[in-house]
Amino acid sequence: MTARLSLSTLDDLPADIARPGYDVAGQKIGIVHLGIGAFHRAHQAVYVDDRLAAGERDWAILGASLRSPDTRDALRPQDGLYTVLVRSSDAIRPRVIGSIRELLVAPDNPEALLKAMGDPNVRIVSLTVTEKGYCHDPATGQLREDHPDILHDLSFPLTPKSAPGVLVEALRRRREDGIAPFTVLCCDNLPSNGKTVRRVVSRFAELRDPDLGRFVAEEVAFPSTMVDRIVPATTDADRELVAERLGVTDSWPVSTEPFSQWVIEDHFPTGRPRFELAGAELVADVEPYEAMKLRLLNGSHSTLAYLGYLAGHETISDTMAAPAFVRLVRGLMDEEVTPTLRVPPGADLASYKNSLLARFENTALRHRTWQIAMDGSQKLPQRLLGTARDRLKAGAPIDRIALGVAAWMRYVTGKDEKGAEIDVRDPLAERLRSLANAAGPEASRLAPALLDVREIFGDDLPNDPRFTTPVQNALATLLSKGAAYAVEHVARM
Ligand code: CS2
Repeated sequence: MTARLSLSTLDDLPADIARPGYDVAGQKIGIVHLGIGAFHRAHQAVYVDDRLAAGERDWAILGASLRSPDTRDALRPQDGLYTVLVRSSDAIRPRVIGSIRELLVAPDNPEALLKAMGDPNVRIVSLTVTEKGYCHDPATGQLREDHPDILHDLSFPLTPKSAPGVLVEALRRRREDGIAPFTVLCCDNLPSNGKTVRRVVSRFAELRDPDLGRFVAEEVAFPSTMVDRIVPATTDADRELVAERLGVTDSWPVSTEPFSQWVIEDHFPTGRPRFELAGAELVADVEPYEAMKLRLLNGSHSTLAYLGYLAGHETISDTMAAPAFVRLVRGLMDEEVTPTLRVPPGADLASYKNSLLARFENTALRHRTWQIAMDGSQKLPQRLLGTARDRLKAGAPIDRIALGVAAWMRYVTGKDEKGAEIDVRDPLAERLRSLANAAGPEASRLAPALLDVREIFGDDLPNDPRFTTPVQNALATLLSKGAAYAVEHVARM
């Protein structure tokens, strides 16, 4: 039987495999990370690994999951070690990461997590809990006070389930113990993510106790970040590749692309690792970077995901092999998104967009359209609808955005173009499906029914015919002629 990756097998790896060049067990926890999934492991944990290797020993990560024990169960027997596979078309480069030193699962023992977050040496609590993990209303960015997890955490604040509940209870205890609050570092793809999370978390604190609400709003730092690295779900082929190249097994490696970007608002009152020496950009204002990335990368991604899936493409690179899709994304970025952006200082938009197309075309990454299609109700507002609002304000057309939105509508009906089931994963999936079933297959009824979901579209867009008409027309084309035809047709404009 092949041995497993762990501290005791680290020295046996082939010489060409990159690995932690530091005393892994001798590092101290300085960051608690909530949401220890593949994205964190391929992104922030790699920057931290670089800083640990450079001698900043105080910043190792304790990774916690607020839901499933999978990652802990996979990584604990490996002493927290795992492999990042960096895939480009000509090479696959494995690197073993050592920055995750401890793993916890909150539902098993919420007290252990709260205790860890109370350690004075922990000065950052970072998060990748996905858009829906903040229990907010995506259209308004406000806490959903009727969310079941929020109701639970207000009734049982000492055993919280939600990210806001965990943060607030940990911050309350630190305050009571006279320990400075940690910095809350959101690494999810939300608009103005620091501000949004501050709003949601301080509202939750206020509901527990107005004075605690004031404390969180005024005395806790919530820097904004822009995070970027494409990280498809791990496959068994990734595991086999690791076993072949490393000579040991790794239960849960992660696969990613060579590109990585992290732009961070430099506001850490109690300190931070020198992330800038690991390639991150520390800036005063993250918002232009964030809008550029959410609207160009993620907006294109979601558009490609819904249309690509409907047209029968399994991955983003398969979708990009069809020239009409490339023209569509080009047009979306150049004609509809770019005019809405404030260009970040020093950024070169033209080469940024070219590099996005090249990244989407990377055939070494099998990034499934189905994976990106998940949780659309939480993603559309910041990826496509904000852009649509800016365009409408400027009196400009939105045909490509409308096609993306219509493709989402077609997708959430739950039946593909051949009549087969679509496994729609979304917190609103059931409601969307029953709205679609009640409306039936005519765009003139289906579009208004779905536009009426205010958590997604707000109160303005459903009442603006400059938005609703192109969406309904695009949906009619999708329903009668299919996605491949619709993409050809719009891309020709
Ligand atoms: C993707 C993102 O799954 C998705 O919704 O659009 O995860 C995307 O790959 C990352 O944001 C890239 O940085």
